[in-house]
Amino acid sequence: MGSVIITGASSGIGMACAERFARDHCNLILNARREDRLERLAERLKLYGVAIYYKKVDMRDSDGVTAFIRSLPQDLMPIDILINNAGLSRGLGPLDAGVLEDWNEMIDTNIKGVLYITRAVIPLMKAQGYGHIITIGSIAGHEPYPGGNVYCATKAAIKSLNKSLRMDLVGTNIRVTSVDPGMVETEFSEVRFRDAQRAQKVYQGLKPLTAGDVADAVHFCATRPRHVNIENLVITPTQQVNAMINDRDYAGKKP
Ligand code: NDP
Ligand code: 8X3
Repeated sequence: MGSVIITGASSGIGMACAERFARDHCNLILNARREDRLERLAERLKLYGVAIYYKKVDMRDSDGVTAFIRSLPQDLMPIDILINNAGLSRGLGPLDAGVLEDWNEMIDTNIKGVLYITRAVIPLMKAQGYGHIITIGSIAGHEPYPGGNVYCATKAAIKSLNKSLRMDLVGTNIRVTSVDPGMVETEFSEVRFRDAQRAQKVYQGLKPLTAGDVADAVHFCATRPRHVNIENLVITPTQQVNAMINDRDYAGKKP
């Protein structure tokens, strides 16, 4: 394997993907805003004997994202995989109570950030003659839920973009996959609610996915033979059917 770019590697699914691919002896190219965390992660993963390049990048900054890709050392080429993982939700409530700043953060990170880096990486993959772009979507992109409005819309946009991208890249030998999880216990809910106690309650009373479960799914998609493209992989806890139906909240209400 060559190098794997992972956006948002300072926490959760991105960090677990970094560990999963380091175990496979892939070189890593990581970003996030919290550089101190990337530094600690790189220190830890060096034990696998892989090269690790990391940089503080805000995925909302198009120039910063382009500069990040331009800055990649030649010895980290080729880029086998881009994992578009950086993303977040802010708030949960009716649209008319929405906070513009939160909307912009979600739209600019979850949609535009993915666009910026994907645009920058595609020419490298085209020149190599192969590559794999894996984006972390969500079940929220398949079916919206009450109060999820803007977050769900960003993930629905990503779902559509992946389909377009697959068509745009026909004939290039570049694979396009989305891995769409349900409930994963990470910092996601803490970021969404800005409230650690409320965040904990999201995961109480059922067994959510771990970030490692999702990293395993991403790794599975990435390690199929090159003639195999998994378009979409949906992964939820056994106790969760979709965003609105799970064992904890629904079992007693079945008709
Ligand atoms: P975490 O909050 O644990 O991790 C989010 C990561 O994204 C962090 O590393 C964060 O780094 C990074 N990030 C956020 N904003 C930016 C930005 N502007 N620029 C660069 N990096 C950024 O959550 P998860 O691991 O759960 O989330 C990862 C992805 O998985 C997201 O796209 C999320 O929508 C998706 N997902 C999560 C689910 C869940 O239940 N947890 C379910 C379905 C999908 P930093 O703050 O340091 O910049
Ligand atoms: C995160 C999962 O159901 O909270 O995308 O939106 S959900």
